[in-house]
Amino acid sequence: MNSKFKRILVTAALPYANGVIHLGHLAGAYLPADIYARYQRLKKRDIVFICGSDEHGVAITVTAEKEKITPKAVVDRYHALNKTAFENFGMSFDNYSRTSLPLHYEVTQEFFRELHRRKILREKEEKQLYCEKDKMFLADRYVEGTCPNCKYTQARGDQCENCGTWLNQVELIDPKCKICGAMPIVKATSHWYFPLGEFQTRLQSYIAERSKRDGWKENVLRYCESWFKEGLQDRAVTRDLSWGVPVPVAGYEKKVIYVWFDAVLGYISSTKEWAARQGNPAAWKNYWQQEDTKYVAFIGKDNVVFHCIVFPAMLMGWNDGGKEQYVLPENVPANEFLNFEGQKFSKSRGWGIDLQDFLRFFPADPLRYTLAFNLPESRDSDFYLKDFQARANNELADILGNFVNRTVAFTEKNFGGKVPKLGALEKIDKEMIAFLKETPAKIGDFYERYKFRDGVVESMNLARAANKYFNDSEPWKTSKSNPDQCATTLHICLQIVRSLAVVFQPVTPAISERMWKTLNITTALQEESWDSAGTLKLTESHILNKPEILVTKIEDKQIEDVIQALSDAPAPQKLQQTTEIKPMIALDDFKKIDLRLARVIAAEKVPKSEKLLRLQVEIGSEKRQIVAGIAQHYQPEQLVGKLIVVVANLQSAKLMGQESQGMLLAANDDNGKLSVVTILDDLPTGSIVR
Ligand code: B3M
Ligand code: ZN
Repeated sequence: MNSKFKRILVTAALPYANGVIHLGHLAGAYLPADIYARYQRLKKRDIVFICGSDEHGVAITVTAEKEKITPKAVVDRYHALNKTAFENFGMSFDNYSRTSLPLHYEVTQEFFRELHRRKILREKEEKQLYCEKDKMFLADRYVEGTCPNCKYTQARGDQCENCGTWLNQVELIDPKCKICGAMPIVKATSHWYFPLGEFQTRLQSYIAERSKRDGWKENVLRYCESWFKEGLQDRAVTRDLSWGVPVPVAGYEKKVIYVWFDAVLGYISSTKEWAARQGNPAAWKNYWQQEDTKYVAFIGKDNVVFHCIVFPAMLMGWNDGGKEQYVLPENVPANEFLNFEGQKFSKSRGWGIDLQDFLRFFPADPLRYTLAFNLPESRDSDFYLKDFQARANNELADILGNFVNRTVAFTEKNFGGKVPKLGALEKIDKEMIAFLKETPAKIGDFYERYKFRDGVVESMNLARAANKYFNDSEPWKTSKSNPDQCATTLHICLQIVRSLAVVFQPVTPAISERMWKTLNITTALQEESWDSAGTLKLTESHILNKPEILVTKIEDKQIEDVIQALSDAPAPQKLQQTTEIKPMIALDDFKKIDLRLARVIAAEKVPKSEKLLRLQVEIGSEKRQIVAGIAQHYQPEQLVGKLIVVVANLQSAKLMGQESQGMLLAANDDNGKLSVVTILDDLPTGSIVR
């Protein structure tokens, strides 16, 4: 690290408390951030690692409306779930806060007030979409329509997910209110705007300077470049919503601060909360307002604009006031996306695996290791369960686990479980020690440059070299032919076990902890220094503990179980999430439909049709024929005798030459599975269904 810096502030994107963390999130931001923080702690640097839940925004209120619960209930649920899942994954945050706390409201409002007082924020009246039925302006995701740029039909009010264009919602073609489906009207509303454009030149030199100093990633620079090329525009920082931080300006009682304005400030409020918890409330300032603090913001690629452009501009705006000076990110090492089994993670399509689910099947460390190996550092990458199994078994278990195990077992058997004496060094020993000495610095250098994948590869290379050293030294032979040499070999191997525990700690903390226990070292692993991993620190005659199993292999059956669970679970959810509810209708409209209970008396296939069944049904005193496209889902005899629901007043129609006098009700999922609606209790046919 550049010697200019005395302390480090690490933040990881605040996940929305509107869903659960999946493996893609971990690979995008959280695992790299955690490896970095753990490494810096071992380097004995003064560091604080900050995160928390992002609890505002339209996505959350939409979920609340869908589930008919309050936004507070939504965020309470996901905050708790994600906090626990992160803990189980081994995230070592110093603080995990939430943006719905009063402290955060204060921080955000103070920031807003200051920028407002100094006339950086401007008020503008703009035309926006307003739903007359729901009596509200349709912020962001409350409106959907066709993208004027790519013609995607489900573009949101703020952005088109398909082509990425930032939209002004009045540009949407055929806009629809997401709550009621009605076409909104255009109406004027006032908002406060942040003049991003005025900061463009300064932002460009800021990024150029930091990039030169700390080596920003190519992908991040490219994103910034394209924003600058388009030219930065004013951004509204208030919204017509009720869930969020209230706008501290008269006349704005019904509006809140835009979620992104408050979310980035969540890093500051979380640090304040941490400081108060430490019993040193002013301590947060050291990390945010001292020039010699290095601030690194870990995020996924979709958050680049907010962390490289919007947030720095907000901080510049504050700093211009001459009050306290905030540090700007020294680096924003954003990752690209991780695919799961060759496809994009998608909440709406139900594709991927959540962290909490994954951890029900497997421990965290093999996942951390495999993800670290597949980090999308410069381009999108993939996670395959088979690769996960192979890395866990062939590398963590067979290389690292095996080396530790054979070393400790051999020492137990031949040296009574004590560290043997280091004697005269042969060439092979000297080479091994030299390699051991240089490796931690090499790994550290990768981590300092945010090349986590390379660092992990290098860590495993040490275990590989150690196994080779064990093999080539043949201690099972020298134990008889040259006991001193055998002792030297094992002495060096045990030193390497200690070093491996240290260098693997950022990646596989639980495995390292077990190694530490086996070594029976009384000081805590975290107290150790990274640099000590390059030295021979174990003392002769130190007594070891009995070896315990370090890494459990993953069986084929376990992988199959997960694949099975994946293909079973998401289907019913999928339908709910992908099929839009149709526009609202009045009760009178519904009452026009006459639904009746009917019993299937006979059923047969319609000749020459793969899909159709012809049913004879009884509706009260009436008999009717109904033709339904369910032949691929039911054998005719399965239906006979069943009580079903039919639309009794539907105009009759002809299907493949067969008259159908009504329609039966059935449920479908997205995968084409179908189930006819049946009634469990024996009610008379002809009964009204409503
Ligand atoms: N909650 C977006 C996300 O979870 C957003 C990040 C906020 S960081 C201040 O991807
Ligand atoms: Zn509406």
